[in-house]
Amino acid sequence: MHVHNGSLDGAGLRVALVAGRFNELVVERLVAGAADCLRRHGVADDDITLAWVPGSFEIPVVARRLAASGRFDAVVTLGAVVRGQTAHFDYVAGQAAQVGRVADETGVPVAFGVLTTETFEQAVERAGGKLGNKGWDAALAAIETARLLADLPKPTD
Ligand code: INI
Repeated sequence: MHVHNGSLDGAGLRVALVAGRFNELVVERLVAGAADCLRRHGVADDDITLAWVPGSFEIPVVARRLAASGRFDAVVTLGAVVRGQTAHFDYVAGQAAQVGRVADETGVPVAFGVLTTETFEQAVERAGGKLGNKGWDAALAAIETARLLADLPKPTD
């Protein structure tokens, strides 16, 4: 049996973060968590790029540009969508989740660190509060997946 596991060694990896500024108090904590995770796992500061977008709705188009550039081994998306009272939530959260397609189409791992919560407090809990930091978790998933892909056979064309 050939078992592959992505290592958590980030040395040499180039990683792009895409962050939605909406609910910035929360998202800046996700960004800090993601950057801390990347550095602690060996990613050089100079190999981390951060792009801010207005809100989570804009994350996929920028993630796609960065993933398709050939300059990054992984992309980490970070945002906070809070339900509030309107159907707006469903459209914004649904659009943000399109980053999964970006990964499929480019072959570059795109980690989903966009919080989708009922309340602002629930978002805070997941951004360095009592439920951890989902920015950190997404960054670790990006490293592991990038390493795994590097370890697997390349596509033939
Ligand atoms: N963007 C978010 O990232 N989170 C939200 O909770 C949110 N709400 O609630 O509206 C939000 N809206 C802005 C959206 O992402 C776009 O920036 C905007 O619609 C312009 O396209």
